[in-house]
Amino acid sequence: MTVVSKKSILSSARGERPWRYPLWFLRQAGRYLPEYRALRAEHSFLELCSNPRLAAEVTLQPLKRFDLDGAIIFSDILVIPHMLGQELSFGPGEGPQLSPAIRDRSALRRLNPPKMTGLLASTAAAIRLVRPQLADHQTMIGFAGAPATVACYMIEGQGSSSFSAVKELLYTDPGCFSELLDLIMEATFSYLCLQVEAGAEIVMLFDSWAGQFSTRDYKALVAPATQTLLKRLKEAQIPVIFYPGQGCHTYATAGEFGAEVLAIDWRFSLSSAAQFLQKSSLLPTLQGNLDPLLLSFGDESQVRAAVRALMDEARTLSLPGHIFNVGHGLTPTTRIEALNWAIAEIRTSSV
Ligand code: 1CP
Repeated sequence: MTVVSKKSILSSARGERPWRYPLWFLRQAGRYLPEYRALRAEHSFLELCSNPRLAAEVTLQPLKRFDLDGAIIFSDILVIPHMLGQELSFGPGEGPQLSPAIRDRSALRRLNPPKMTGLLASTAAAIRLVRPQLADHQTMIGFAGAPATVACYMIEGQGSSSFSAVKELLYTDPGCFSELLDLIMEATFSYLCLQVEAGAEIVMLFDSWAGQFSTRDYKALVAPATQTLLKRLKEAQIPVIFYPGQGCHTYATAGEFGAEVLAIDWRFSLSSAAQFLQKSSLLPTLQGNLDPLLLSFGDESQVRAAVRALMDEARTLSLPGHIFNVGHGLTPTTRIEALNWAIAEIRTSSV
């Protein structure tokens, strides 16, 4: 019990007062770190994910440099499609590629049944290596993609700006689209349970592309699988940080999903997100939401002022808790000194 209460991220997720301001960064391990780039020069991204010793090393890199309260396991949301049988590759300078793309029922039928092997087992093994190396105050964070976001990549075969293949399947065969989401949901639930068995103490669910759907389609065809997943995680007593993407309608319903923490994109202020949420439910703990590019291009006074303004804003909202973070992943142009300014500003502030 004493050990748990030292973990500011977990205290804040439970709506308890943490002993200090909880702080971590989305994509805190990644290309902005020279030590990550050095490992990446020797190994492909998939090698890093599939080798538990390397994945653990990358996970711990930012914790060696910065005073952070959480470690997110190094992996990717696309390990689920890989396990289901799609070939996954990350070409140089390109986004992820998955093949064959799942465009119809026959492709859906050819997918594997969910099995907790391969990259999923490697991620769990990496969590087992990281957890004992964390300090008492640091929380082990697992993660996965929400069903619709993972389905977007599976259907398109890559990232997209219009998601027209996704919309084509959604409108021509909504039953097939829903079956795919249910399959991903089942696999993701087992995978997150596996991460928790291995030592994850909270999990983050990324629904990065949820805002691409119309309000009506979102409610009828997208939200149910996410809602079922979150309900099952609650029954399994697994605390969740849910990132509902960037759409207003995803915020309007996200409060009802019962996640302990909602991660707010930087495009919304915490106050406007809170307004949406209060329409449907009590406010949960919020995470976020500094613009990550401020840490690439802002000077020290701009960074410190924005960090302070965010903490002040959170205070005025009487939230059950606020976990400091960026509103989306750190980019390769993030400057280490800017992270140090942000962290120094947060550490001079009481909760
Ligand atoms: O080194 C490299 O070239 C690989 C770049 C990279 C990294 C560092 C990818 C490819 N994935 C990751 C790790 C990753 N991905 C983490 C690690 C843990 C940490 O935060 O430190 C996490 C949480 C993710 C999650 C992820 N992957 C999301 C959800 C969050 C978000 O950004 O909205 C998504 C959409 C992905 C897909 C993906 N994987 C990689 C890239 C470049 C992308 C995005 C592609 C696109 O824009 O469509």
